Amino acid sequence: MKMIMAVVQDQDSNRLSNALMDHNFRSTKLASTGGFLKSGNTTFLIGVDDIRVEKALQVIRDNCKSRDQMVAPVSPMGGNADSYVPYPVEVEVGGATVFVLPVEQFHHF
Ligand code: 2BA
Repeated sequence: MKMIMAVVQDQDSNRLSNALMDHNFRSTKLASTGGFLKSGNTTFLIGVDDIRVEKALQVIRDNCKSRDQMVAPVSPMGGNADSYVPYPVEVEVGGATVFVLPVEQFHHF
């Protein structure tokens, strides 16, 4: 068994949740915050049998898309002004950041 942890954009989370359900995957959604943009995203925990990992990845791929997002400048507030960028910059936020972890034990009481 594997645990898939997928960080996705909030805009895709309902669609992904429904698609996972349609394909008989069980999942848990956690509200999370990206360390860089400091804005909300959604982390899915999906426990799957090894033979279904590829299918789950395909469902994630099909339902999450990358988008460009503007990052507002933040004052260095006494920090290193050398790295301060005084204008908004655009970053491409990926459709999904996915980790596949081995599961040592699974219990469902
Ligand atoms: P954030 O940390 O808010 O990052 C949003 C986007 O900002 C990233 O998209 C990337 O394009 C950019 N970015 C992040 N750190 C950067 C940096 N130091 N310099 C320049 N640009 C940077 P993604 O890479 O697609 O990541 C989307 C979200 O996935 C992240 O939100 C974070 O919540 C999560 N994530 C990404 N990599 C991770 C990792 N190695 N471990 C845990 N979570 C991760």
